[in-house]
Formats: sequence, C-alpha cells, structure tokens
Amino acid sequence: SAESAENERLCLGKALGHFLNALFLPFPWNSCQTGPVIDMPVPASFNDITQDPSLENYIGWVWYEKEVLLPLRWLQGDPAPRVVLRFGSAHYYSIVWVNGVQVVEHEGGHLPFEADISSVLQGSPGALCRITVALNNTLTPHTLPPGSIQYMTDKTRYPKNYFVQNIKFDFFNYAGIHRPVVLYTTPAAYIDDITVTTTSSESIAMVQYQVSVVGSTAYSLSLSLRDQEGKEVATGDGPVGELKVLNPNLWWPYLMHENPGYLYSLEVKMQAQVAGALLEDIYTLPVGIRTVHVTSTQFLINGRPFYFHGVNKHEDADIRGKGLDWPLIVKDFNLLHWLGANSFRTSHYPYAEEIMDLCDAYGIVVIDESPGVGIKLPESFGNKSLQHHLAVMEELIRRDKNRPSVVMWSVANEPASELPPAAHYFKTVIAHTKALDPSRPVTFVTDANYALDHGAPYVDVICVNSYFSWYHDPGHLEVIPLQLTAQFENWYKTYQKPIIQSEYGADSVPGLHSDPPMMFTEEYQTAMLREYHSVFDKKRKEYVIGELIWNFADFMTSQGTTRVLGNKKGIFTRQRQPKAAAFVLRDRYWKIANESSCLPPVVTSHSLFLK
Ligand code: GCB
Repeated sequence: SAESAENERLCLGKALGHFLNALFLPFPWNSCQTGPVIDMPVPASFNDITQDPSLENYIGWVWYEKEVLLPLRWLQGDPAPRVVLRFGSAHYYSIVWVNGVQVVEHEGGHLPFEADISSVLQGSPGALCRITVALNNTLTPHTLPPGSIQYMTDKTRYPKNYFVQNIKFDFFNYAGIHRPVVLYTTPAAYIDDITVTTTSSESIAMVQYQVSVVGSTAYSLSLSLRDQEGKEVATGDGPVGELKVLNPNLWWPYLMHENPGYLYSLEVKMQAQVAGALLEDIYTLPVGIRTVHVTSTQFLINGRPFYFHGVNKHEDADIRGKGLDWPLIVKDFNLLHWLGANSFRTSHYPYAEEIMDLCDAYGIVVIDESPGVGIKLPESFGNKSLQHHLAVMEELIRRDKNRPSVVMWSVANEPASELPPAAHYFKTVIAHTKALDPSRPVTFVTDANYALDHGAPYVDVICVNSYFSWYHDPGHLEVIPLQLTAQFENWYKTYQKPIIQSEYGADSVPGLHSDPPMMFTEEYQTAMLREYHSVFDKKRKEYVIGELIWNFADFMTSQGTTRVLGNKKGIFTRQRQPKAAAFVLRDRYWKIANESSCLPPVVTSHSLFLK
C-alpha cells in the first residue's frame, strides 16, 4: 500500500532503541499484576530468545509495550498531520492500544496493518505515546494457516488443563512482532493508494495508473516518471491515466538480460486544500515495465519464454526465528545469485516487504504465496474460512500488486484439494484474486492425485509437489524417472496447462556420507536431484516451465520422529553453508541460464550484487 515516505518516520525497532519491552502474561490478561516482564527484541520471534522452554512452545497471549516521545510538531498544525502506527507483521492475532485506547485489531501473521492514531494523541496530554500490543499465536480451523487446540483430558497421562496445538504444516509456528514497527506522518489529506499496470511493445510502453486520495475532494495530482539516470520520461495528472514511455527499458529477470530489474521511479504529488491550508503529499513508487502471459506450454515474460530455475524458501533463522534480519536477507540474495537461481516461491506465506523490494531491484522472479498452508480439515473449507481467505488475498494484493517481480499469485500450498468442497473453495478464491488483479496468473500448489484434484481446473499454471524416493518408495532412486514422467504426462494430458515442479527434495544431514547413496546423506540428496533433472530436461522442451528445489536452506519445524532439529532438505544449512547438492544445482542453473544469449559477460563468485 502507498504510505507517505516523504513524511517523517520513526522506526521503533531501531531508531528509538533496540527493545520493545515485552510482558509475557498468562491469560486472563485483565489482571492488574503484570507477572514477569522481560526484554524482547523487535523484530524477532519470541520463541528462541530465552532459555525458557515454556516460552519456546508458548501458546496464548503475550504483551509487548513501549513508550516513545513524539516530536511535538507531529501534534501541532492546523490541520495537524496524521500520525500512523504501522506493523510490518505480527503473528498471529494482534490488538493494539495507544495510551490505553484500542486503535486496531488484526488477524494474520504475515501482512502489514496500521492505525491512524492522531485523534488518540490529540486527546492525550504531552507527546508521550505508549504502545501496547496483545498478541496471540493460537491457530484455529478458520485461521490461515489453520491449526487446532487439542485438550488432553486423560488425567493418568497429562496434567490438568494440558493442551497441544496441532498444525498440518511443516515449519515451526514462530510468533512475535516479526517485522519493523514504525510511526510515520502524512498530511491530513494524503495519497492512500496507487495501482500501476504496464503494457509494452518493443518501442513503446504504457504505464496505467490509478491514485486514490483520502481526506479531501479538492485536490490535484501530478505524476512524473523518471528513468534510472533521473531523466523525466513521462508526465501525467489526475487520479487515473496512462503514461507513454518511448523505447522503454523493460524489467527483465536476473540472467535473462544484462541489466535485470530495471526500475523507473514514479513520483506522485498531491496538493489539496483542507480548512484553508494547502497540503502536499508526495509518494515515490518504483515501477518495472514488464508483461506476463501464460500459454498452454509456456510462461512468457515480455513475450519471451521464462523457465523458473529457482528455490522455495522460508523466513527462518537461528535465534531470530521469523524476525526480519538484514544481514540474513542480503546473504540469501548473494547465495541466490551464486546459485544462478532466477526465482523463488514465498513458501508458505508472504515474505517481508524488504525482501520483495530486493526481488524487484535484482530481477528475482517471485511466485507470491498466501499463508494458505495446511488447509486439510473439512471445516477449513467452510464459509468462515473462505471469507477470511478472500480478505487475506485482498491484503496481499494491496501490498504487492505494483511489484514487477511478482509474476503469479499462489493462493495455497497442498490443501486437501481432493475433498469435494475444495472445488467451490478454490473456484471462489481464484476468481476473487483474478478480479482484484486481472494482470497476473493465479495458481495453488498441489500434491493431490491429478485425477482427484478439485482445484486444478481453476488455475492458470499447474504447480505440483512430489517426493518420489523419499516419502514414497524411500531409498529407491531408480523409480524416479518412471514416476516423474508419469506425473507430468498425466497432469498435462488432463489440463493442457504448463507445469512447474514446485517442490522436490530429500533431507541430508551435512557431513553424512555414503556410497552407494543412502537416505539422509549428501550423496543421496545429489543423486535424487540428478534423477529428477534428467526428466526435467526432457519435459522442459515440452510444457514443464520450472523447477523449484525444496528447500533453499534447512529450517526449524515442530519436533517429531522424522525431523532432526528441523527439516534438512536445504541445499544450504540453516547457517547458509552449501551442502554437496548446492554445487550440483549451481552447475545446472548456470548451464540453463547460459542457454540464453543475454548473460552478463563474467560471473565470479565474489561479484556481489549490491547496487
Ligand atoms: C511438502 C510441504 C513442505 C514440507 C515438505 C517436506 O510437501 O509443502 O512444507 O516441508 O513437503 O519436506 O516434507
């Protein structure tokens, strides 16, 4: 969404000290005793920060609180500026108070939310702003992702009131304030949202825009599009219009062009009369000019066939859990560049805006996935769940619609799409997504049998996960060619839609070796990759348009008998060191990239890509 970056911002996690103080309070939380209070970093998950095992696996309400002094000018002026409190994300259910007044409630852990807190501040003496957050990580059959609480009532086996949270997804349910919290100001009348879409031929591009202004009806808008040299290439005015760009520099994916990720800069300037005052708001939006089309056998970016050679990721790291961490983010992009990966899927939830910004700038293509992971219970296909899923798609599209890196929406991962209610459910979610954004294809990722899947008729691209020789026929690498070929042929015969292998992989414990290869060794992981690759190489000449390894890096999961300190299907360790599989994949991805003629002239492992 458009926020007024030209106005002032205070970043609570950084500029105002390192900590948001967290109060971890057991329910009921209307007690006047606070209980133990501990320092908690923001952004971070709270689970791995202390030595307390009950915090690691905590389910229920936690409280965060911080007091900040605002600049006095934020509260003055006629009309006074709007002061907005914004959370990049907080997992899962949040209630926020400012100076004791509730300002916002939000459901969902991976998307931003904000509140205009001006009126609360105007009514409070001084410039003190006490921010209080109650956060609950309990998942129900109607949340995204879904989960359920199970009470263990057998008194001979469990203490009184004992319960566990059951989830049907394979990553740790980290919780906390995961992304930056900022306070920012806008004038009383402001630019609320901008939508940009682009079309192009070789010599001419059109940038269609729509701007919404809130707080005034007497406003004017002027727009200026600049190239990377700062040269103005088009101008416009009014809330709706089209900018014409001659000889455009198109936004190309990494490794498809020598200058990938070309971004123009669209400056939108609003002037409005409010209560006799002239107010000005300016928002600058990066704009990439590119088109996306899907045929029955191809995925076209700017009219050229695009092959996804990339990864699935997680937001996951030691200690910080799902908390945003800049060094990790930049390290991961350097690893993607090293690997020759041109794309990733945001498995299994929307990633931080900071990550998406870098995808736009580096030309890393994204399949942007909603938190619809683990939708397995029949009650999770009912109307309550459906309505929430539609609302989540609205939030996601509002946040990411202007990003050139996002070429497709994925509304879910591995739902029980063989259940009959999945037909209505996915028909509705996909139609809603397309209505909100007609410019991008929509998919969901399936592991259902091709003949039983009720959601596949509605997708533009078939995304299929399979784990031959791992969860099926464990240890039998020799079955892969036959089974994978049958998988592709069955799906294509049924739907005549292009197919992405959206997951395949094997766990390997780094340093574990055996020849002949045995499961969990580095040799087995590489041998499994090679078997898959031989089939991909045949089918990518036909209708297979991509391969995304599961997973980029090892990541934490709930404890279980099939997980050794988490999921070990990473080609990098959790600390981002390569396993043998990383080198196999690197050779392959660069070989595929070299088949196109537009590569950068020299690629060395130390040519970092920080612009
Ligand atoms: C899958 C899931 C992914 C799991 C993976 C695995 O199919 O989509 O979330 O982590 O398999 O390793 O089991």
